[in-house]
Amino acid sequence: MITLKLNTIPTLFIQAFTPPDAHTIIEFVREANAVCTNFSNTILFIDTPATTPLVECVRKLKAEGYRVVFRDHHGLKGTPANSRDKQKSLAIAKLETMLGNDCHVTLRELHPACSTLVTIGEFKNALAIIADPDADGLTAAMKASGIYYDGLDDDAARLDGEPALQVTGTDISQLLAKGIVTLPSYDPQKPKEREQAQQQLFSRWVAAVQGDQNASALLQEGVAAYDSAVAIARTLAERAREVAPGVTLVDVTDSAVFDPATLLTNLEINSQCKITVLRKDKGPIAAIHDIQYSLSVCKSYQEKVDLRLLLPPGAKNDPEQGVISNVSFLLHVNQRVWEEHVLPSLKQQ
Ligand SMILES: [Mn+2]
Repeated sequence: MITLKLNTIPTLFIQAFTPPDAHTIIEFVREANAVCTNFSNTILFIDTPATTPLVECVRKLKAEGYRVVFRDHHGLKGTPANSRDKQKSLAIAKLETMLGNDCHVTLRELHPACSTLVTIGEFKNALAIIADPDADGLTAAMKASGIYYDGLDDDAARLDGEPALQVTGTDISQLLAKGIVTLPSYDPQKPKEREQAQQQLFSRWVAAVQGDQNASALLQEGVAAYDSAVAIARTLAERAREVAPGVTLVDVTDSAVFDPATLLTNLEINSQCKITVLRKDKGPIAAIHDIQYSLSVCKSYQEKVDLRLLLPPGAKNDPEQGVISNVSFLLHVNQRVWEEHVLPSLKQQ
């Protein structure tokens, strides 16, 4: 759980995907209310995509007498195509009915960053803020609470964009973006490690934005770590080899922390490369099977290549069975599925 005080407002960074997440939010609000010294009862939700547990959470908060304001840019265009989108669209409709004008769900193309959905200090008297645990949620919550600098909205849009764009903002924004890249990846052996590092990064960055020199100096150390992660990514890219026509593999097992965006950009420079494969010892499949192969289709081929077709018919999307396949352009498999199915299919193409 990542929490901060933004201009004294208790702020919780969380995604409400499950009923326990919703419970955490309600408890957080009740606690904020217990220590609150004014008559504020407004809760701002910002950059938190609508889900069924979130709707339930908002319903309970309303029933307890809180005013809930909901602002988000994860709205949908047109008729929902799959069951996940149908659920989301239903959740948005329920929030709109429940909250009326206090609900504003728009599209990312209209508001690339959620900070443009609030004015500076608009929620400086709120009881609590609930935000997405990423740079977009953080910057939007800061602006809502009154912590702002010129260029924050542009920075926020970059921070919420493609990985290569994220590190291209102002100097202060780069301190955050580069710190995020070098956060430790999630390790099931040490489940709290990444969250604690992220909490520290967020709190140092908020302090740096407000002029804390000590915090800036500490964040500069993160920039040095990022620079070395970029250099390691370039070295790894030189080790790439073609394992099938248009398929480039890099073994990153036992490698020090590298910047994935730099590695993929360097591999994709080769116009012959359609699919990149990283052989890794970290990730959800590696956690069970020691090794995982992570395939991704290069940008310019994403309309043409469907990685799901490399799997045997009836293959289950199940890490235990060595397969994670949610979208057409990303696929993660274990060593056995790679050797028996994926690599042979790639060679046949
Ligand atoms: Mn966002």
